[in-house]
Amino acid sequence: MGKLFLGLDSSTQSLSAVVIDLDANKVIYEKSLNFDQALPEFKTKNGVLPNRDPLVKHSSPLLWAAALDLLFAQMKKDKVALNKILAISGSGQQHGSVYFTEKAAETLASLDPKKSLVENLDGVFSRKTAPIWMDSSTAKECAEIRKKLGGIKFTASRTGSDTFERFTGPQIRKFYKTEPKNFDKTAGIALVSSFMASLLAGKIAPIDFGDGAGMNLMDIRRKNWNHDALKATAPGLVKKLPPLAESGRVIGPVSAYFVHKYGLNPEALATVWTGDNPASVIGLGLVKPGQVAISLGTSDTFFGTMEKCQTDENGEGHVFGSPTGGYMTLICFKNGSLAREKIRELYKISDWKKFGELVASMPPGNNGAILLPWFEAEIVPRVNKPGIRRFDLDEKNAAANARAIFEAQMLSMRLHSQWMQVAPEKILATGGAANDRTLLQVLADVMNCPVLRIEVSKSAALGAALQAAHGWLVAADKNPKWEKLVAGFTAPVPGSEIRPDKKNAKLYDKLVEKYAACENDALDSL
Ligand code: XUL
Repeated sequence: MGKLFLGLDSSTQSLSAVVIDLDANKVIYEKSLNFDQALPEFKTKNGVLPNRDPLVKHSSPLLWAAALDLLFAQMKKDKVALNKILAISGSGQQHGSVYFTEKAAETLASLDPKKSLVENLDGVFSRKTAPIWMDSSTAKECAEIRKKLGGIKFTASRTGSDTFERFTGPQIRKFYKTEPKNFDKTAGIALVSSFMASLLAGKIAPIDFGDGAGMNLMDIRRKNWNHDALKATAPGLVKKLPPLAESGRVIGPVSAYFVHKYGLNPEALATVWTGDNPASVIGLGLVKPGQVAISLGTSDTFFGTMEKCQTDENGEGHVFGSPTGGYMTLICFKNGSLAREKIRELYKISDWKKFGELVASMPPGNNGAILLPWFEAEIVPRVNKPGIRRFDLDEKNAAANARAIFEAQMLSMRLHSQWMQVAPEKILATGGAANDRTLLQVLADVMNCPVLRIEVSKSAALGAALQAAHGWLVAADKNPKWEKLVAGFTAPVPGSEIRPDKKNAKLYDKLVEKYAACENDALDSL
């Protein structure tokens, strides 16, 4: 058995574990625990507590703690060699926040293994529930903070993103405004990631530069707390926030609680956690600047890595710190596979194979036809009034409309990732639509870049395990190289590379201009 590392991912609906054997380049254990099923007493639905207000989405920190106990008990039962694990890291759903009373530090330092974590944590929260990333009840607070910081462009250039309802700063401001007494009782604020790390380390853990960038509170360039942003959010915040640190950094040995209860090695190291998206960047193997992954799922997500910090002055994309030290960007297009499905429904296209065949039956560039794919309100660009729009496109032509929706989505990705000023050298594609070579060829031609398919399950937990390995190697003065670390775990599917066709790429250079003009036209009329 080689060197073992544990990665945990505390996501919206589940807590997952991945154990890697670093010397064998192998994942040796994977497990997921679904919150609703495993812990029904918390009464969550898809990991969220019921609330009368549809904009309010909270979960329970105690649920996450209970899940940690359950998952360790399960690993022990499954005979995972817990005593051989050298370091643990993790990732959490981004933006969610946990509010501690003064008692927290002392309680964390003396967790009693005869009790459960839930019993131990009695009295440590100044707010019973935790707002999570699905919450969109803070539009007012977003506007207030944005205004104090000087508008969209300045907010984005200072904190990495414009203010967003789900971001932690606006959520903290709402708590301060609506529950001032409980805000006063709050001695510390954690993110989901730093809360979970705190349990494992038995002390208040730092917030990392990846997840910290999802708060509208961190100076994205200096990677410290931005005092203007803190002031615009709530009074006295600087005393309530933990220090910032790079993810994977060793906090100390794991809490004796886990040693006595589950048989972890007393020398196993607890490290700083990060957000699930930064961890996924590692789990997908994006460790060099200029590497890009595109996930063609329910929504289409563009992940990129950058060495220098570039922010989006339109405030559509996010910049987070990357666990490898530079920066990463996340751009989320809501009208992804659901919009492709809508076209299938509209034109009665029986399955995805047929959809791909119809796309292939039309020439690249679709004879200049453009479709704006906003079946649903869109995040990028911001479109609150949904509705698709056609330009030089015959509504009756099923093949032209199938090609148009996918070309539109890829053109939009190209257009709205230009602010990064990074020309990708290769793109890794995941998700359902990545199984179709015709669609991947469109992607390669529009981006003028080779595309490779990658298949990884639990990319965040895998990224967290690799981050634990990296942190342990750094602490042991072994000077680890990220590229070498991820290589054995994140290889693209052999033979999946698709190279761009130079002639088509030129054609799309022109078409993206037309797409941008159509988009401006439509946005002006909204
Ligand atoms: C990112 C975001 C989500 C959550 C999901 O900004 O809100 O991707 O991180 O867990």
